[in-house]
Amino acid sequence: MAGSMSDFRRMADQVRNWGRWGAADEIGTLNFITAEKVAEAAATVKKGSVISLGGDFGSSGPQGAFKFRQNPVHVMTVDGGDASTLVEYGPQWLRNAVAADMSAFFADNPFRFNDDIIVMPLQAATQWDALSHVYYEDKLYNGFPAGSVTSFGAFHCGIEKVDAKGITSRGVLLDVVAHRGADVFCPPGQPITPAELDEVVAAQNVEIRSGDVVVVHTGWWTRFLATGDGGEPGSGLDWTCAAWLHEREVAAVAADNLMVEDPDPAQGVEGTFLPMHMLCLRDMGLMLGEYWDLGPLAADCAADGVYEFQLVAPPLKVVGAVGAPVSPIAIK
Ligand code: UVW
Repeated sequence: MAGSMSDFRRMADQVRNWGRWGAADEIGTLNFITAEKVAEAAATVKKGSVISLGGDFGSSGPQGAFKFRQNPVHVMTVDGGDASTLVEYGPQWLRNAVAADMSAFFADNPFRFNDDIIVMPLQAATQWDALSHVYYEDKLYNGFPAGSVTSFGAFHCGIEKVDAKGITSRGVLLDVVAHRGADVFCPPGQPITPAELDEVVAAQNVEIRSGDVVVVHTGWWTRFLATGDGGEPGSGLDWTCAAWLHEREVAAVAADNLMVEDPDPAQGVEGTFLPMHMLCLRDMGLMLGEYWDLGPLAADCAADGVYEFQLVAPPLKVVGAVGAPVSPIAIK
């Protein structure tokens, strides 16, 4: 729903959780994940199936359309075969050097190893946004100064701060693709409204409870796997869904698209970009998961009619990072 800046400010005041868990809190709505909640999540496991929700990190990832992010560059730094080649075919000076410098690893024994290195934006593929990812009016979540994110990293609300929460909880899939009867994915121009989320919840006969992680299937990632077009827009949550998530005490929300929210500025808040990011990350302290691969989970849920699961999704603990890769799994 297109809104004005005053609509936005009204909703920001409504959903803001600053101080709710103390002035020093840096994990926001993850506080809804209690020990009881973790046990409740584990009790959803019935058939022992493990479903990956993580996309590939590789050169064929979704980046490239937007110039500020690239796909991962992955190169080998040690290839076990190098040892044999050097020892067998290298010029004498090189063989001597190998023998002198690296013999314990390469030259004098039959055991070999491989090593590699990766260079990539932390937001390149399946990831969590940390609470320090966005801000407005010089404030991060809980009123921390935006200037506390420096070239040394985020001194407040970095991704490593969520470590104690896993992140693990009860996950609930909301399958908007199935609900709309869409062909593979929900095209742009029709953001997912709070009323539609209610309809999906009712159609699936599932409950949203305090501390849940809500996972929204729009079909974007499945479409991307088929077309390779990472720049294609798709539907996402309307920015007003922030209030829906707030009322239900949701711990985090993830989707299979670029931004969770609908990217169309005409559907957002006039003259702005990423309004739901601002409400969720900055005002509520609610993390967003993006580029999750939800096709296999949606198929499994459609087959057994069970839309709840144990979600295990710990981000890579990069100190001071404003987001991090994750390979989430759903256990049913
Ligand atoms: C931006 O697009 C800036 O962020 P995100 O990756 O969270 O969608």
